[in-house]
This record gives sequence, C-alpha cells and structure tokens, in this order.
Amino acid sequence: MKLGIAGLPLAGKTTLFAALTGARGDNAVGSPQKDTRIASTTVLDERIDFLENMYQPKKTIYAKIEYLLPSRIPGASDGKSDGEFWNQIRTCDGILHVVRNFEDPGTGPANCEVDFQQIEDEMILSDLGVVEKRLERIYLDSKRGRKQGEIELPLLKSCQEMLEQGEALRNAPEIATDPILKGFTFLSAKPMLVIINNGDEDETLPSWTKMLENLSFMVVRAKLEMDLAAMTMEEAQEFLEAYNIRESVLDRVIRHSYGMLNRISFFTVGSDEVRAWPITNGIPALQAAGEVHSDIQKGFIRAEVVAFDDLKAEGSFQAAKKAGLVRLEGKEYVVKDGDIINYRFNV
Ligand SMILES: Nc1nc2c(ncn2[C@@H]2O[C@H](COP(=O)(O)OP(=O)(O)OP(=O)(O)O)[C@@H](O)[C@H]2O)c(=O)[nH]1
Ligand SMILES: [Mg+2]
Repeated sequence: MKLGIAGLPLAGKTTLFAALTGARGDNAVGSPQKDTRIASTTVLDERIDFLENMYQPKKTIYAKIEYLLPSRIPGASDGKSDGEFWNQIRTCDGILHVVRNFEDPGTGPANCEVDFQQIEDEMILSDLGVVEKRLERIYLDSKRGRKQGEIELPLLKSCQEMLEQGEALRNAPEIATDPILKGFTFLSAKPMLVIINNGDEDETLPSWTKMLENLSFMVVRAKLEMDLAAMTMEEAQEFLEAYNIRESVLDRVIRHSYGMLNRISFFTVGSDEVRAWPITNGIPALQAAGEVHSDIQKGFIRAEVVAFDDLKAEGSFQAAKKAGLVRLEGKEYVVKDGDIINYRFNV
C-alpha cells in the first residue's frame, strides 16, 4: 500500500513525513527539502506477534505501508513542477492531504477550507486535462476511421461533466472505481485522508461549512509528533501525558488508511514464515491466493481457513481442527479480516 503526501506549501508535509517515518520507518531516502522521499513503515499487529510466538518461524513479515513525499519547490507554481508533483501522487493507492491549521508568522492565520479547496481544485484540473487529452485522441482517431475507446467514451464524458463542475470523481464511487478507468490514475478518484495539522495545544477539528462526503478526516499535531518520534521511550512517556497523546500519529494514520482503502489482513503461518497479507475487503479466496503466489492461484484446490480468534482460543491448529473450527473453503469464499489460510494447490 503506497500513500502519497500532498498539500499546499508550508502545510506541514515534510514534518508529517518525519513524524510518520521517524520512529518505525526504514530506508527514508532523499534530502529533506529538494528530493522526492520514500519510506516504508511496519504495520504492527498483535495477531502477528501471537502467531510468531505460536509457530516460532524463521521469518516474521508484517504488512508495510510506503509513504511518498514528492518534491515540490516552495512557491513555484509554474505548471511544470506542479505537473511532476501530481504525476508522482498518481502512482499512489491513496492520498494523505495535509492541511495547515496552525498559525505561522510567514503565512498568517490558517484557513483550512480555502486551503483544502485549492488542492482539491488542482487535482480536479489535472484530471480534467487527462480526460480532455484522451477525448481528443478518440475524436481524432474516429475522424481517421479508427474505432477506439468506445467503451470508455461514455465514462470519460461523465468524468468530464463532473470535473467541469468542480466535483471530485470520488463522489461518484461507481465511476471512481471502474476498472476501465483505472489506467488513467485519476487523482480526484483516489481515496483521500484529510490530515488537519494543528498547533501543539489544539486537538480539535476545525469547523467546516461545506459538507464533504467520501473523505476521511483526522487531526494531527505534526510538529509535536515529529519531536516525539525522535525521543527515547522514557522521554516520550512524559511528553505523551503532558499532551494527552494516546496513540502515535503513525498508528492512527495506519488505522485510518486501512479504513479509507477498505483493507483487511489475512495470515499465512508455518515454521518457515508467519506473514500478514493486506488485501481489499470483499475479495474471494482465489484472488487472495494470487497475492501470495501466482502458482497458488493457478493450482488452487481449496483454502483451509481458521479465524484468528478461534485459533487463539483453542491454543493450536490441531485443537482448532478437532473442535471443527478449521473449514475447507472454495474459490468463491470471501476472505475475512484475521483469517489464517493454508492454501492447498497443485502446480
Ligand atoms: N506550530 C506548528 N508548526 C508546524 C507544524 N507542522 C509544521 N510546522 C512548521 O511549519 C513550517 C512548514 O512545515 P513543513 O513540514 O516544512 O511544510 P511542507 O508542507 O513540507 O512545506 P513545503 O515543503 O515548503 O511545501 C515549518 O517551519 C514547521 O516547523 C505544526 O503542527 N505546528
Ligand atoms: Mg516540505
């Protein structure tokens, strides 16, 4: 899962990136101000810890989330650098949109809604550019007698209509998720978590006049959280109490992101490896098998499934089996969060 960090200059993107990747992040590359930076973080999961203890595997693999912070030259609003910024965000599964809600001497009082809308409009405009380019291509092709894009044409027209009215494509979920449009990687169709970046003393969400649907919101105090991410456990303890922080910003972003992207995890276990597999909620066992290995998907016979809670309650796979809690499921079985799956397949 890859998440792109977007937002206006000075919103706190770099600060949030540091807060997210300082504590559990590895391999953050790129210099802080100039370059695009990528880091991945581990998705901690107590269920994996439990399974590791039970199976004592050679390897334990947690899910990972990648964060992408594209470079954006502050104040540079020429189309070229913005285009590059958004092209990088296009490669992501979801967007973390950082909105400034702290007062800064350089920028004056915060105005979240106006700032939010500015970025929203940039995305809409960028998508509209993509749609118009493609429509023109189809039009030119048809003039030359080449039939192309007949299936996408009506969809693209719907997109154009929405975007021209300043509406994000995510507001029409059936369009936003249509597989035919996937290749266009529309920005305004991507799931978005709006991250309101508050000053240190403020924990509340700002009021918002316009109703916004299909968005998730959360409040962070990025600077505070960045400082926290760099502290030792002991130092952090005092800090956490003083500022009433119950869960790290990283864990909160992960939780919200899983919700926003409709992700769940299933597990594979064994003496070699205990591993978490993040998948989209609602996919069948056959498709989930493809995440593990394409051979397993091709040679799928059955999925042997036990719910994590059942395994934990029974204490061992054998005991769960004896209790009739291990099921043999077919290709169509819809994988649930916390399923432990042993695929039977032949190649
Ligand atoms: N008080 C306060 N200041 C913050 C917070 N987050 C960021 N800042 C400050 O705001 C300034 C801008 O933060 P950055 O993280 O560099 O913002 P950015 O979005 O990366 O900005 P550009 O890279 O220039 O687009 C810095 O001086 C930060 O220290 C916050 O939560 N509270
Ligand atoms: Mg920055």
